[in-house]
Amino acid sequence: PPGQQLVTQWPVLQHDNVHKIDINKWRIKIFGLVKTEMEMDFQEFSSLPQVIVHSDIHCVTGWSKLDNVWQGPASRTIFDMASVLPSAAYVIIHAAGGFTTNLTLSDFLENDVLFTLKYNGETLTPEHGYPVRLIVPRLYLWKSAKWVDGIEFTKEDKPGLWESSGY
Ligand SMILES: Nc1nc2c(c(=O)[nH]1)N[C@H]1C(S)=C(S)[C@@H](COP(=O)(O)O)O[C@H]1N2
Ligand SMILES: [Mo]
Repeated sequence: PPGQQLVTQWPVLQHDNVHKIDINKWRIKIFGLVKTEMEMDFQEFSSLPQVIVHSDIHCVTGWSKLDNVWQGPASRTIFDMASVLPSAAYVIIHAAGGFTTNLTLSDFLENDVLFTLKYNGETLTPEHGYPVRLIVPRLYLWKSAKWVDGIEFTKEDKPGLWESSGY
């Protein structure tokens, strides 16, 4: 996007603290307008088919970081497994500490969207969302929730934390 500055270090930004997730307690719930509600532990989630995606990321505060490599289950894989109902039009992503962010189902299903487990071949760090982070490269980074623990399919839009703070 115009006006961005390139960075080589990856800045760390979130509304509260860095969440340190206990991998043995972590669960992800897939719920809402789905035929098959699901809850998975990390072992199950990381056994899903994975994709590798190369993309650039952009924060609305002005930095961009190019040529990133992500690896994890694609948004489409989750959508298919849960058998999302035709009435669903939005996806609400839930994360540690009650953070949420909303996106349209069509943005969610773009083929570069994934729930990444890795960054440039390495396990994510806590600062960047370990164990699971959504990456939505086309919508700046504000939809790319760190520490994801829920995926909700809805008919109505529900603005999340930044969206209801005038961001
Ligand atoms: N859980 C959570 N995820 C979040 C946020 C947040 O506040 N909480 N902020 C978003 C915003 S606005 C940005 S720019 C990126 C920053 O990601 P980074 O710290 O990995 O650079 O995280 C996104 N994901
Ligand atoms: Mo941001």
